[in-house]
Amino acid sequence: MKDHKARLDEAAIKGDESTDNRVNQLANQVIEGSRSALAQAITLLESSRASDVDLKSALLERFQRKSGSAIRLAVTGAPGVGKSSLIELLGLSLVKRGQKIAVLAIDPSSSRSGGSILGDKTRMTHLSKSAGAFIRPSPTSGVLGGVADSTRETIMACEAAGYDWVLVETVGVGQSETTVASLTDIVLFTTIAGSGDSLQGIKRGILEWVDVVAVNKSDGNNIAASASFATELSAALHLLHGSDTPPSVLQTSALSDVGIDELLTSIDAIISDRRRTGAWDIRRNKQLAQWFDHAVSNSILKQIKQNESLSSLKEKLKNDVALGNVHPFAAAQMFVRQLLPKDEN
Ligand SMILES: Nc1nc2c(ncn2[C@@H]2O[C@H](COP(=O)(O)OP(=O)(O)OP(=O)(O)O)[C@@H](O)[C@H]2O)c(=O)[nH]1
Ligand SMILES: [Mg+2]
Repeated sequence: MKDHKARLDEAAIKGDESTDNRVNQLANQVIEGSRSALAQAITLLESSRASDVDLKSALLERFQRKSGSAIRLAVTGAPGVGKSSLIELLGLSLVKRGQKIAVLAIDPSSSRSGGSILGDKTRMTHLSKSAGAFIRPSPTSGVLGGVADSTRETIMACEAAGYDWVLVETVGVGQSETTVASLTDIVLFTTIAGSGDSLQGIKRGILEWVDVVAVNKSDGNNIAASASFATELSAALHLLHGSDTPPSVLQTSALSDVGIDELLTSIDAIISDRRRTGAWDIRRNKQLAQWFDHAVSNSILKQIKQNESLSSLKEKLKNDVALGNVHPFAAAQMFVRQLLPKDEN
């Protein structure tokens, strides 16, 4: 049997009509709840091949009408703090409530263990066997812990497939928190006491983005240290948020299943509070505007890359800038002028 990609390629060659049919068929299968169709659709959305652009747009257009109703929760934190283990327990609780959960694990431990898929699936053993859960490891776009370029689109696909929650696991390294916060409704920051992840070690930027904090591995000999770290973090968040209600700091143990219900209660409270005040929709609307900006910059950069004379001009200017022959700002202006229609120059 031909694989999906080969069939899509064939469709593209045969012309628009069969491409439309193929996209429609795949979109329908996703919407009807086929997990394998969802996996195929995500693979297509992750494709960076120029020939897939039209297929991707057509698919996204179909998904857009069906997306938006899920709760998008980011789970971020340093490598090894227990993000996947917490997601497993949170996910199982949500499944018990009768909800469908999609987990997107972005660059989990691939760079360290060389096997992200196996690594993360084994850490979500029970959840990955559950009929109500879909787990998908996603490659990063080369940046350690970075949020994959296609995450936004992948979230949409999961929503179109009827998932009620989309949990996005990312390794917290600086910029990825900002990006993941712009893709999700709620950010759960996971940390642990000791092992260098002290208050000084946590970047202030991260604390500005978090909505709820889990001080994980609060078990065994670690209970007292976790309690004092949680108090310290809570005080820091109080200071940072001034008169606003600061994010809750909870002690959890994914190993002994402690604090997970409280964590979920906290997340539920954030959801109902934001829905009541309208903050939920305001955040979503801002994100759509950011997505537009991002898509415009990305498409312009792609066009430049694909245009030989523009990309060689860009390289030449970059060299001149590096040699100190021209100021970066002036060089950028020179370059941008080439992009505008002649009468605009
Ligand atoms: N003692 C203890 N160990 C835990 C707890 N949660 C996770 N672990 C262990 O910590 C290790 C890392 O857990 P993961 O859930 O894979 O952590 P992660 O943050 O997803 O890791 P990466 O995806 O590699 O960044 C595993 O060996 C877990 O069994 C906990 O609450 N207590
Ligand atoms: Mg993990």
